[in-house]
Amino acid sequence: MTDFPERVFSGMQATGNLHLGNYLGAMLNWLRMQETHDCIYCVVDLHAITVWQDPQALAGNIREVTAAYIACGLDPEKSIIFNQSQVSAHAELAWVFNCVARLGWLNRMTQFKEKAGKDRENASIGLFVYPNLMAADILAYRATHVPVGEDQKQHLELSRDIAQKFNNDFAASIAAHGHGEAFFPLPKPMITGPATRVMSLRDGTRKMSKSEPSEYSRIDMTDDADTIAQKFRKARTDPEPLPSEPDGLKDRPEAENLVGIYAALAGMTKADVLKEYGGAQFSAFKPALSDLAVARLAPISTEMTRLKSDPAHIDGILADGAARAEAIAKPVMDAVKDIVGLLRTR
Ligand code: AQP
Repeated sequence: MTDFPERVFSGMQATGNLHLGNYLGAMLNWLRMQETHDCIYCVVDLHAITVWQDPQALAGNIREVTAAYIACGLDPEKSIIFNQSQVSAHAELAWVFNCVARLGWLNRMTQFKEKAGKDRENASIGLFVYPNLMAADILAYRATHVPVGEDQKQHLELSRDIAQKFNNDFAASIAAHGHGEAFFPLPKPMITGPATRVMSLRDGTRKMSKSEPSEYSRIDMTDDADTIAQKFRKARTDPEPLPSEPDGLKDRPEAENLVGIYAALAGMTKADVLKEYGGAQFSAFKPALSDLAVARLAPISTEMTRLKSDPAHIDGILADGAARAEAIAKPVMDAVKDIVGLLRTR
């Protein structure tokens, strides 16, 4: 089997402010991987427009998410940071993948069903083929590792299926063009840590999400100390004290969620948290959780505000990142065209 050098790719949508789920489920792993791998972190603005975005707000949201990346600790010197629409290979490869992926595969995607809801006929085609664009994002860089939250697992599996089908369908052409047995790696999802699926603070069975109407369902990265404390105070819980072992969290989704959030913020396991807080009431645990969240998020929020006051600096980072990303993706896209048989005369 062809050996691919390890490379990390991941992205977040440019749909506004990030929340604690994005931070704990994805960003903490991005930061860890930045220390050991070549990483490409994208602000996925083409994904954002699969649902309506106000054109007057979109550019600001792209800068906002970029500022959040950097304020969280992504280093534009170490990692490539850019917005997706500035590198045309994403859209070009997505079209090729639209012709590789099968309708039946996309029909099984649960995120489309959730997001389209009852009004499926009125959903954009972009929303339906969103996973093909995600496969293109990753494979335009022949990335091998993709740190994401649990909710993206099914899309990652589809990316692997697309890569595999491309490698199979075009095997002879791939070999004839000197690329060996496989052109694309099968990217591995990296879904690790105690908070891979952060749940709504109002309902422990629903994912914490930007599109949830109630602001009390999520902690935004820019919430101030009072707001964070108030949201945790109002978070739904059950009347029992915390158990001393993780097994005791079974069938207690809200308790499990808060313990997972604490563990991820503190860099501990859930078992360690319960060693400390087993037997405690939520009235004691929630203030400790709020204090920890404020201590972790306040410096990020302050840094975001500072960065956002200088949009030209953010644009410079995105321009530099886009040029570095393009330098990797363009030759991959040229090779894909050769493999597929599309004529290149320049
Ligand atoms: N609740 C979550 N728990 C853990 N990880 C999460 N992620 C999102 N929500 C949670 C991870 O964050 C990364 C970026 O997500 P995205 O920007 O692509 O947006 P999303 O997954 O669509 O996030 P939302 O908040 O749920 O947005 P809406 O409401 O618009 O759908 C991904 O790695 C994701 O797994």
